[in-house]
Amino acid sequence: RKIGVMDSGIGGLTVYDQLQKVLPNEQFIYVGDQANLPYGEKSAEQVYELTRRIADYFVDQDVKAMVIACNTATAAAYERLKDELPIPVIGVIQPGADTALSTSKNHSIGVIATNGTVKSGDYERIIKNAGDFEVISQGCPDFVSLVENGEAGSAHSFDLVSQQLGSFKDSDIDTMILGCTHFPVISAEVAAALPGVTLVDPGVATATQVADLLTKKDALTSLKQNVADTFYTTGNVDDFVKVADNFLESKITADHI
Ligand code: DGN
Repeated sequence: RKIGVMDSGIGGLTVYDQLQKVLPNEQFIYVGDQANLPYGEKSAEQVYELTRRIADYFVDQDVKAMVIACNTATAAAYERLKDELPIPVIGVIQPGADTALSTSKNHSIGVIATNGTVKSGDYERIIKNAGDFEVISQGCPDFVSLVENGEAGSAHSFDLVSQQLGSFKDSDIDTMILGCTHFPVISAEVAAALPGVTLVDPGVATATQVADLLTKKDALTSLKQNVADTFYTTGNVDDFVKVADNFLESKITADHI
């Protein structure tokens, strides 16, 4: 049985990338809902409905677990889906917050995410529940377009990121959560804008959590699968593959769904 991974677009491929490193024998089905991108500007209920649609598809495909590789969808749908689905559901926010909590030395943590994720207050709530932490959150919807348009790494991308992270430069955060799965693709830009700040990619701890869960359930695949992973987009296939090529190590092919 495969593992289902979803995002509003190509950002979740950063989580897929971590997952296949930790779980090399597993087979993945990836769905990028590019026809409905960006999730970050939709209401929580709309994002829940869109995520639920993909969850139903995964259940039809008999996947053994669903990874919500999108912070906005995790904030809007994780709590409900984990009770509603007959399979384990893993989101990215709790693993990301946990990593930041163990990374920050001065208890001052930044979060950049979509407006939807920031509005949910999920990162802030989890971090502040853990103790005396300062959290500075900022919605950065423009960064999602940079990545989806294949502009990551360009001079324009470095300029825009540096400009929009201006307020963090005067703060004393020592840790920054890349609270949108598109943002690890522009981590060089964020690192250049905020020298000395440790960047947290929630995808790393999410992948470990999925591996732990499958191990506990005795559901790991023990033999290497020689079947390629499957990638679907609800948007334009050529654009999806072209942008994915910019940051995934191996070439992928995709289909429309
Ligand atoms: N990649 C999504 C996230 O992690 O929140 C959001 C992208 C979007 O739809 N705006």
